[in-house]
Amino acid sequence: MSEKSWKVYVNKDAGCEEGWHSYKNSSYFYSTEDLTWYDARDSSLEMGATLAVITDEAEDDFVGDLIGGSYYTWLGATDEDLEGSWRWVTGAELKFSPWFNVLDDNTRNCLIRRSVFGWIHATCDFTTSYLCEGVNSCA
Ligand SMILES: [Ca+2]
Repeated sequence: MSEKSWKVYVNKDAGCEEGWHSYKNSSYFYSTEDLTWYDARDSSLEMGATLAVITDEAEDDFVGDLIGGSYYTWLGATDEDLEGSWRWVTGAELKFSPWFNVLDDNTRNCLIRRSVFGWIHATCDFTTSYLCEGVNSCA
């Protein structure tokens, strides 16, 4: 898949509903429902959004404040297509990626953001909370 703006994947009407939070040109929805990475990805799509794509430290800091003390949260990146080649759900490479562990192998193919100590490579069938990102059309 070629690299595109994630905005082509999302419904521009998503993000105004209760529970969504604006930051710059995006809106974010944090779900405490425990899902696998695949189900979290699909749930985000059903809401007209994607799993969150975090592109810099400022955005990661915003997300940290938003989700608070939740320990594990799915973000929208995987290396399932090619081991070690991490891509966002948009097809973009990870430019900002504060990995905590280096335990990346072919059983740990999905990205979890931890509330402390950085991101980890996780088994995609693990179930935990997740963060969606959509276009903010409400500001
Ligand atoms: Ca992997």
